[in-house]
Order: sequence, then C-alpha cells, then structure tokens
Amino acid sequence: MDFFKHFTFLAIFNTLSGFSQAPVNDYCQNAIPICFNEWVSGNNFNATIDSCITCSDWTDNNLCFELNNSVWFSFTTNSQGGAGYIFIKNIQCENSSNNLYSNEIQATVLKANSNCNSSTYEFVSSCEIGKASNFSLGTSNLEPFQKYYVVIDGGTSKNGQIGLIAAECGFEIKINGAAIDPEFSAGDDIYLAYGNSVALAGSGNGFASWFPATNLSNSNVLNPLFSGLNNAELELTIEEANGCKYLDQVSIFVEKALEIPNTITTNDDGVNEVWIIENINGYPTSSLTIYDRWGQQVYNTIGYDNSSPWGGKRNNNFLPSGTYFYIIDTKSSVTQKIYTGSISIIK
Ligand SMILES: [Ca+2]
Ligand SMILES: [Ca+2]
Repeated sequence: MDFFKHFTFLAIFNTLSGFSQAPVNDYCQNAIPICFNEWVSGNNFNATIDSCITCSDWTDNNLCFELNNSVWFSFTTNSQGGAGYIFIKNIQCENSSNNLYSNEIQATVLKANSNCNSSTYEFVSSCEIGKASNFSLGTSNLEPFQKYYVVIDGGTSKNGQIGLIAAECGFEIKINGAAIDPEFSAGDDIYLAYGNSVALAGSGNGFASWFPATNLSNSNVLNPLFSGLNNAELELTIEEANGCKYLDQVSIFVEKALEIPNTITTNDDGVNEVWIIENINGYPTSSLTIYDRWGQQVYNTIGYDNSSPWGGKRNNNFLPSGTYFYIIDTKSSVTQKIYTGSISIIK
C-alpha cells in the first residue's frame, strides 16, 4: 500500500512538472492578446526559438537581446494611440536555486507586419534585460488602431554571472495607458416619454451585444431602437477583434403619468401606511414637497423612491391627522409636469 501511494505521488508529480509542450504563444503568430488592465498569466517553460531570418523569433534582426525561449503577447491600440505601459509581476523561475540556471527574463515591445516576419520588426520600447522581479515597459508613440507585440524571453545571467542556462519562468502581464484605454460606451442615461422609441447611443470598436435584448430592434448593433414601456437597465458588451471584451451600462427611464393616492392611513394595520406613487420611478430627479394647511413644509425630497416612501412623518415624528398639500415637479426634460393636490393622513 505504501508503495502504491508513493507511485501515485510520482505519477502526479510528473504530470505537474512535465511541461513537455511549448507554450501556445511560442511564436508571434500565436501571440496571446492582452486586454486593458487585465492581468494574464504566462510562462516560457519549454518555449523555443525558430532559426530563419524571416520567421517569427528573429535571429539576425536582433537589436535587443539574444533570444533563447521566447513567448509572445499582443495588444491593439485605440483610435488615439499614444502611450502604453506593460507591467510584469510575480516572476517565478524554475531551478531558481540552481546556480547553473538564470533567473532573469528580458522583454521588449515591437511592431510586426501581419505575417510576423521578423525582418519587418520595429522595436518601439526599450529592451529590458536582467529582470528577476517586477518591472514595466513604457512606450510613448504608439500608432492608432495598430497591433503590437510584447516578446518575453529567458535571460542567461544571474547576479552578474553570464553564460547560464536560459531562465524558464512563470509571470503575470498586463497593459494599460492612453493608447490602449478602450473606447466604448453604452451612452448617457435616457429619458423617454411613455410609448415612444429611442435609438441607443452605444459606441465601441468591435462586435456589439446588448442585454437584455427585449424591446430592441437589434441587439447586435451599436444604435438599436428601444421601444420598451418600462424602465430598463441595459448592458452593452463590446468584443474587440482581439477577443478583449468591455462592458458598460445605461439606464432608461420611461416616463408615465403619475398615479397619486390622496390618502394614507398611519394606523399600523399594514394597509396604506405609506404613500406609494405609481410611476414616480420614471423620474429619478423629481422634486416632491408636502405642506400643512398653514403652508409650512413638512416633507421634501428629490428623486422620490417608493422603496423608502413617505409615511406621514415630519422628521421622525408622526404628523397629526388632517389634510396636507403636495407639489410634485417631475423635473423631466422630456415630459416635464407639475402635479399638485391634497394628501390626507387618517389614523
Ligand atoms: Ca518562441
Ligand atoms: Ca393603514
């Protein structure tokens, strides 16, 4: 039994440590896209280089550092271009306690043509070498709507000693900066007269999808017509060509006529204890004021909300039975209306 346990352990250990396959992003053509401000795990365990002048891992066109076991990431700039920053953290190298192995990685950012032909590579950042702990790469003049690559490779030095076995390391990578900051929006909040339709004001550089799709003319265009009869919260997802997804929300307020009860009964019987104004939730900036018969204000609020309604109190004290008077201004830019009337408190 002991032998069997031991055997099982070995089998598991071999499975975990046996990275016999090269990483999927061993070559420029298979670079893994990185999205704005999202950490991605990577490693160059068993990564390789190819050895022709025009192929992915360049050999002659090496103005940065000698490649040993490179892996590739890609990102795409927005319509503005400009500055981009790449961050690399949590560098964990295999054999880091063995003096025959390097524990340092090296990295740079470059532009390539679509075939990842190394003779076309243009370096757009510094070449960072000898990195055993967190570091960043900066680049300032990225072109708009352009794909760039980050190449990460194991170094061959350690504590100043050179000629060691190239480092194989795990790490995490992310990117941000104005050139990558995604341009997308679900638009400003919308106020809509009951029964009307409105075109949503989505924007973005990619495939659009709105959720929920109910009441939309087409959930996969940026500006579908919304024709719902109730308030709605819609979420816009933009999936860019590189697979990065970005989300934004918009609120739609459908403005209906208010239905205002004229009585509340604050007798604690659980019925009509509070003032529920139907459809007030279509007017999130409404103003509501209540006065007593002498014209003294007893209640005032902006954006009356039926989930915390008026219960016949002034401050925290119940008001006497009687007739009070309200003014509700919907403050709407679409269907602005002032409602006035009386509200009776009966105990
Ligand atoms: Ca490679
Ligand atoms: Ca009651």
